[in-house]
Amino acid sequence: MTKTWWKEAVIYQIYPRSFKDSNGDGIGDLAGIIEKLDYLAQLGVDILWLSPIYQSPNDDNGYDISDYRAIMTEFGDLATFERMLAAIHERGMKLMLDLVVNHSSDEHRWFQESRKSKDNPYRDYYFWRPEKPVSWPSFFGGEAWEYDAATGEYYLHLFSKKQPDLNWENPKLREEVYDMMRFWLDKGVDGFRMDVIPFISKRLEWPAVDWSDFPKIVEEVYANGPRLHEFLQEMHREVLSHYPITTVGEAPGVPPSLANTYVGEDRQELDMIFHFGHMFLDWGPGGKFDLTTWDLRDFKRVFNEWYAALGETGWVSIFLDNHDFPRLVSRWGNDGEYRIPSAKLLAILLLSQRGTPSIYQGTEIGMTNVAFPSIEDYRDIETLNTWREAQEKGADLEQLLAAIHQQGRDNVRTPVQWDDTPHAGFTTAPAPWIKVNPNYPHINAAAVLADPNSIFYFYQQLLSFRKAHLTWVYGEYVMLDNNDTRLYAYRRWDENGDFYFFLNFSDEDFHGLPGPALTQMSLVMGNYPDTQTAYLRPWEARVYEVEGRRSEVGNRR
Ligand code: TEU
Ligand code: CA
Repeated sequence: MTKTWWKEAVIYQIYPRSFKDSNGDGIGDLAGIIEKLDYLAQLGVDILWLSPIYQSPNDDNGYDISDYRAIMTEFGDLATFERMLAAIHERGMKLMLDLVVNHSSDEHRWFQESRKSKDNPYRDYYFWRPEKPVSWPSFFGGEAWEYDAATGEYYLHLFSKKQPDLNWENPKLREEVYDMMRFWLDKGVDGFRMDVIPFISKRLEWPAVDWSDFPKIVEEVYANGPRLHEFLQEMHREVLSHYPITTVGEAPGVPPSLANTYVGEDRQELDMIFHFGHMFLDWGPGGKFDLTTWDLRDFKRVFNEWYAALGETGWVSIFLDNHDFPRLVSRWGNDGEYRIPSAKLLAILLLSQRGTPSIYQGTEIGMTNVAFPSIEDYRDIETLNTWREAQEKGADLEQLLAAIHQQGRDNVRTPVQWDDTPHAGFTTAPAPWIKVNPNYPHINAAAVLADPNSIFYFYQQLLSFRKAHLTWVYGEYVMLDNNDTRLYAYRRWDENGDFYFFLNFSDEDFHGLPGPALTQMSLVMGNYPDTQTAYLRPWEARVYEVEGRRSEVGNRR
């Protein structure tokens, strides 16, 4: 196993629009990020990944870019960006930008040109066809091929109509993308998170798909196209290999069996990917708002499979939530009575898998999902489009609102709760761009900073423990209890240490822990104040270390 800084690092994701507003317009911005860098340094994270900060009409909050070399007006300007980058580096942290090059905004100059005429020099920067080649579902509702009256042809958009897909078949487009990447890297940026990167090579025979199984379409048709690895290797050769940076590809539709085609050390493509197996467990055939049942065995299986598939040569970044999925404590924990212990349990899980952890903003405070009473309070294009389609079909809107409360992306896009002042101290504006979660008076950063037993300090401890015990990073992993639906228990070990993790994912006591007797090990940490019991209480998590067996474990493989 090759040792390197980005395997030992921890990522913290910022969704700038919702992080901190510095100038009272209700929208988070780069100067707001600068204000909070000391807080992030205190937490102990290493790499700040910012969701897109480029010029955008915000059809999809910045994932629709109209100018890749300019900062979104609401977020600041290049001078503020430079100031932010320097301030991040001064604190020993690194900056990772979001690279969104599967598609641009329809307001990008390239697309404005492209749609003008069939012989425009930018025509082939996108996919145009005289007839609709196939009926494919777009991620945000409706069809992925859109008629454009100007030239009477159809263009492809896997996401919204305002996010036309870029044509990577065109070498000129690829050169433009590489140039743009160099523009940011030359400023000193330390890496990229690459948006839906498995989608950039299209299946140009446009295969027919079965609309009733969306996850299958993603894996078999949208992702992992025929020229994908050729493009990634070219990008690596042309750009990535010339800078001391790191990369993580967002990889929906990539099964474990293909993992090492992206991140295998011999590939010269990406350093890491984010895998999605656990994110789709609760999706029914109708997609994310069509909820289905799952249990902890399914969840554990995902991590087992990825661990096995990567072996000693590939690496991933681990996430339990991000700006697209529900809050981790609401989805995998218990955000009511056991919010604090379950948030801490999930912190242990996140920071002790083999992979580079990615923490989403607000997780360190214990922020939860939100349940706005009315669709008027929602902002996300996916949620709003789904609502509109359901209305048109005459579907059950009450049921949909309940699904939105569980699954909608705005659950994680409400402003970060800084304190108990109006709008949680996020903004001084009369109203932020999206309402604050009404639970902010008791869930906020000021409160966790004032409480030595808070989730925040638990993360801080875990982050420094992980740095000091690289067994948690590089060590081997084995699950102890594959079939249990409540207990997640595993062992991580190498020649420097041997750790047992016991996590009770339930509201009841758990008796009958596997592994060595607890009395033969020493307790490293736990999320309950007293740890004398021989069983785990609801959402209790403990980590033990086996002492004095270090030389022995090395021979155990
Ligand atoms: O997400 C890609 C992706 O697959 C997600 O669409 C995810 O499945 C979906 O959000 C679940 O509802 C990326 C970005 O993370 C997301 O914010 C963007 O909207 C999307 O790409 C388009 O750029
Ligand atoms: Ca602002």
